[in-house]
Amino acid sequence: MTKLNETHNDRKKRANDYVHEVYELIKKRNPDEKEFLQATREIFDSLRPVFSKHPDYIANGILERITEPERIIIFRVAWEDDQGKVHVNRGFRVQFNSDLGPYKGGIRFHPSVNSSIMKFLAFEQIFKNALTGQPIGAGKGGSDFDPKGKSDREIMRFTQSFITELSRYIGPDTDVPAGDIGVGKREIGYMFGQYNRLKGGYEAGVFTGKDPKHGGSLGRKEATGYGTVYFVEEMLKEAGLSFAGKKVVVSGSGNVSTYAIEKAMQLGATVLACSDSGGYIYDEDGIDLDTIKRLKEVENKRISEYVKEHPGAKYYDDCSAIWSIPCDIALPCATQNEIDEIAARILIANGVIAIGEGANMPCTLEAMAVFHEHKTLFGPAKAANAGGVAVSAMEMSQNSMRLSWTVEEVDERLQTVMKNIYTSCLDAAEEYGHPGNLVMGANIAGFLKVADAMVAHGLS
Ligand code: NDP
Ligand code: 2IT
Repeated sequence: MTKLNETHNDRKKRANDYVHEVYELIKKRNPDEKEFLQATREIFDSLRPVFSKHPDYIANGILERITEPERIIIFRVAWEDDQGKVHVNRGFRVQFNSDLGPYKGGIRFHPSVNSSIMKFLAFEQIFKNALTGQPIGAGKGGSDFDPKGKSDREIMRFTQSFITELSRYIGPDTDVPAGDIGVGKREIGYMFGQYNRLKGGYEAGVFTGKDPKHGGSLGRKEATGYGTVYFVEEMLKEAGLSFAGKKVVVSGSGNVSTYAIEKAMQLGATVLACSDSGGYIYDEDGIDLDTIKRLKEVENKRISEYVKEHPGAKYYDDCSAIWSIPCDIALPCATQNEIDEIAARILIANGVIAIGEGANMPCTLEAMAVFHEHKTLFGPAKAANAGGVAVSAMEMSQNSMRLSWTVEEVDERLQTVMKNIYTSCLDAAEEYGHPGNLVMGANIAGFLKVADAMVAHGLS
């Protein structure tokens, strides 16, 4: 509660003390979770002006509550490979916050998956999902299972085992998973099939990112990459610029990267490079997207194969060196912490004007500070890559209504959502005294929506 005669400075100090105390508590409670601590640090740094203006959030303990997941499910996933050998992986689902709707967020299959990575992703999802303006809470799941080199049958057996356990905790009104790294429409198809088999029914809205032939939304596959480019387009527009004629570098060559490349090209940019975890390709005349799509979506091959078909292009076997290529716009679309301070300084020295985070938390805090210092246009992940989950929420709506929107209709709605997110970020940044700072704007605008719902719903 606001105390009588409290000055502006008193409030500011109280807000700073509160943020500091809660961060210390979180560090103590989660000492080894470096990605989770990084994600919370970024949010905390943005929220000081909010607690200064709204001491009621302090009284309601919003920061302590919003940083502790409602529930984490950790489970064993046993499965058999094609030789009959038994393997055991660990499965996770972090159900972080349900104040705005059912838990919503992707599932990641990657050997690096652990509790810290799951928690940071689910935590970021809270603010991202709130920014979309749709009625979705936040969650994330996954496994340390490595899909690389596995046969289709092995993927199916693993996925069925994974969802057999998880099925008791999810549902169209409870928790709605989708894809993320290593999980696309094939894996979602296996999960959906197994879930329906276990439930003895057909619950279309329990997963999103389904194949459009089997209940998925048209435009979901493209949504994250397109949405990221739409967001960056808004930033460029505000600065009197556009994608036309710009040189773009995109990391990764998976779902988000492919469709970020496609949209950037459609808007007149030249995409010089993309990568996978093995290395990157550089094609000075602009990469050929049809080759990338065939290699990655159809043949499941490494990006190094590209140069066999395009002798003018070069392959380098260090994926992190992709940021040394001079470009106007950098779109990190692979994974967390792929741009560190050194990479950021190289990008700046080479004249980069805009960064759009297609991946989740691809820039370290130090890299973000470098971009901030140089006033680089910066589209933070929670806002810039929210198009994927926004179209997931549209898939939930279509499934509930038992109808399908056209791809044009979905794309139009996606563009509106991305523009609205951009405007809310700008407005929040302005209102809280940091005009133009989209990192603060995204964190504050997302936070306010959830915090108000948490106050309204009472203590939990
Ligand atoms: P995919 O699995 O389709 O593609 C991931 C790409 O990133 C691959 O090229 C992969 O290379 C590369 N990659 C993955 N891990 C690493 C690593 N540790 N080091 C270097 N390269 C790596 O995943 P998505 O495109 O779906 O996801 C990419 C990012 O976007 C993630 O951060 C995800 O959380 C985020 N995101 C995804 C959304 C979606 O709708 N799918 C929505 C919003 C955000 P390789 O094949 O060699 O592993
Ligand atoms: O990080 C993300 O927003 C996703 N992986 C997509 C989540 C979703 O539910 O579509």
